[in-house]
Amino acid sequence: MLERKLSYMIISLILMLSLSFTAFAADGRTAGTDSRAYANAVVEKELGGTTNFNTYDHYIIGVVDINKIEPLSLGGGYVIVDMGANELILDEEGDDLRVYEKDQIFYGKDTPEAYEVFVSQDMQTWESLGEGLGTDEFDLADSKLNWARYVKIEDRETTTTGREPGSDIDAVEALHFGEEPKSAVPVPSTPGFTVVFSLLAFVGLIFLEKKK
Ligand SMILES: [Ca+2]
Ligand SMILES: [Ca+2]
Ligand SMILES: [Ca+2]
Repeated sequence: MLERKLSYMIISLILMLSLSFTAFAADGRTAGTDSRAYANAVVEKELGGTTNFNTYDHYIIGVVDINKIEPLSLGGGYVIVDMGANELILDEEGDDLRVYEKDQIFYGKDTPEAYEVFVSQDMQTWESLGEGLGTDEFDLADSKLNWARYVKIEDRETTTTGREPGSDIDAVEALHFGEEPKSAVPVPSTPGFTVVFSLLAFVGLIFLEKKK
């Protein structure tokens, strides 16, 4: 009896501890675990700071690892990432994009720093989604785009000194992602259909002719 009571106590203690850990690590928000939703590659970057320790592309690529925080420090510069050809950011209900910047609220360390986020479908035309401070969310509805593939993050800090100068971007996650949405205006598929139908009719005719 006592043994059973003891094991119940231990189990509830473990549960309580694990729950409080999750809440602390993510401040109510939780980082997604699907790697497809995150940035795939760095397309272009210009980082500031001669003593900048955080200059590796893979620091901003892939999922958030709260136990091993390795952000890309912009040092007053910028970075452009590719989310992936079929892993586009889609405009759905609410915020569609989250930029993870090493800050007190989400990571429990470091002061939040400011940056501006731009999105593009083709790397030619860019639309601003506004400024972020620390780990922040953005809505594609604030732009003219209903999907985007590239994300440009421009530092709004001007610090170039120290090991982690300027904004420290750990990851870029699409909260809604997928393939390019089908056009809202239905495109008639008659040309393709006509070609296939004519071909079938032609083959049928030859077949009939042969049979005669
Ligand atoms: Ca991706
Ligand atoms: Ca949205
Ligand atoms: Ca910093």
